[in-house]
Amino acid sequence: MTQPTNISELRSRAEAGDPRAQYMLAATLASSGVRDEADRWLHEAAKNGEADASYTLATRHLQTHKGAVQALSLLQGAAQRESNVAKRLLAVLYAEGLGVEADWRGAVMLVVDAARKGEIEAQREIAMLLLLANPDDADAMHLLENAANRDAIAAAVYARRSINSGLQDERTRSVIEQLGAMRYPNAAALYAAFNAASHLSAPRVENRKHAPIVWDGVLQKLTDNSPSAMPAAESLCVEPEAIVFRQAFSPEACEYIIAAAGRRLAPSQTVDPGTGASRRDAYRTSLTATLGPVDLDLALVAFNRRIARIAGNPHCNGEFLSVLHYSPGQEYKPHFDWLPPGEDFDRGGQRVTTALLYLNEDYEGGETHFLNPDIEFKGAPGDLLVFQNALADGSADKVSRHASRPVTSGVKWIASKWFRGKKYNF
Ligand code: PD2
Ligand code: ZN
Repeated sequence: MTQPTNISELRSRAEAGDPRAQYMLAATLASSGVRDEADRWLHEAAKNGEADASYTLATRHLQTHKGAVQALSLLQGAAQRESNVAKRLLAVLYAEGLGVEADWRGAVMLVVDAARKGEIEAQREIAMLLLLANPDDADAMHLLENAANRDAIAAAVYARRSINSGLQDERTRSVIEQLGAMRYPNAAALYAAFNAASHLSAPRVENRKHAPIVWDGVLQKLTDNSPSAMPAAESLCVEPEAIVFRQAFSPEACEYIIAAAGRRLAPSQTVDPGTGASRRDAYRTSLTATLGPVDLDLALVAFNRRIARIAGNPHCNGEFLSVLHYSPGQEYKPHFDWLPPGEDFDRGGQRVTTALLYLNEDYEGGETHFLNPDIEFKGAPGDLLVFQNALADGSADKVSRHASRPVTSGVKWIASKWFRGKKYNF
């Protein structure tokens, strides 16, 4: 297909019924702010079978749980037309049970299909799922190494993996340099750890000869239902109840979460106690990336499910995972995690439990601080802290007031997940 060179040529092809031209015209109009006409062409393109248009509309429907059924049907159509991005998002809906009954096997089949057909993000999410099941999985390493050339998340996880196994080779150095060049927000930390790693352990000799991936074998490994091991619980405080689960997540999983959040960071919001509305506030100065359904992949769904399982809360009660980024001077001043009555509260009831997953360690300050009794906690990467904000009868626990102390140097990364008393309807 020849590329139309200007908007009038695009328009005449769109008017003649070319679905790709309709989609491209919609994109061009939207980027020039001509929203209504852009939307009309987008719907027309989707109606005429343009898979990218169906995908775009599906992402819009997924802004609320009420749009899940429509999103599902748009994505099913696009997946049948071999759109790999649609297959990956459809897989998330299957895995989450959005618009359809939850079906992990169906979800994995879709992503394996996309990966088999060369979709690099699908290969990377499968690599992470394989590593979750077996940290030494050879297929996972093969997939990650290939994907690291073209995918920032794969590159970051590959670099973290190499550093943590003491591998100080040229390939890892160049992967980290590429991450730096593309402004990956944790590149400097990876580079520092890479330079320090050589003093810690002898370089590993890597076997670069891999057998080709047997996709049916991968599918079987990922649909084997044996649950992952539970970390041991360590009490931090009885009232409020706070429990630490050490090394609940691997360094690779932590890096995956940082990398998935990286491009989505925006100033954090707080809930106005009077109105319940979200707003920016000086008492919470960090950046946040909130990973909603359209930002997820199966690896992130698996992390969310693991957090829920360890925290002892139903997965469907969980709000979206938020990844917080605190630079020096940034903090979350003393607060409660409960919600005031209002629209947000009505989406699933009170925030009864908070789970905090510590993602890195190269910073000073930034302790999570409980005020009464006075306890400061700083987790190592992969540690999960779970605390209760509500008493057994569901009422707010007045001693659960807590804060994130100001970071004094470096950058703190942490993932936060709030659980409601009931199913959360976004
Ligand atoms: O980043 C933290 O340590 C922190 C402390 C207190 C996060 C939250 N609260 C939160 O996300 O609610
Ligand atoms: Zn909090």
